[in-house]
Amino acid sequence: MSLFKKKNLITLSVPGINCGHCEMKIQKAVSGMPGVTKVKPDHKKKTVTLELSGDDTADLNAITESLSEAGYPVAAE
Ligand SMILES: [Cu+2]
Repeated sequence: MSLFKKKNLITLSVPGINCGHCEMKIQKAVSGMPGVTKVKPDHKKKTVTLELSGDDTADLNAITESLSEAGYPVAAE
């Protein structure tokens, strides 16, 4: 048992990110979602790193869906 919450990071591959504008749109689409404490899109790596609250409130399906709706589908692995 730990007193400190472990950071819960997930990195998604999102090939459609091309510039800072895309990053802003992704921020907007995902940052308000439950369980998401931080959104870090990276247009150079074409990834979106999410910091989750780590208590299972985040719904990854809902997150990838809202990325798709914003025009940035997550690449299948
Ligand atoms: Cu762009």
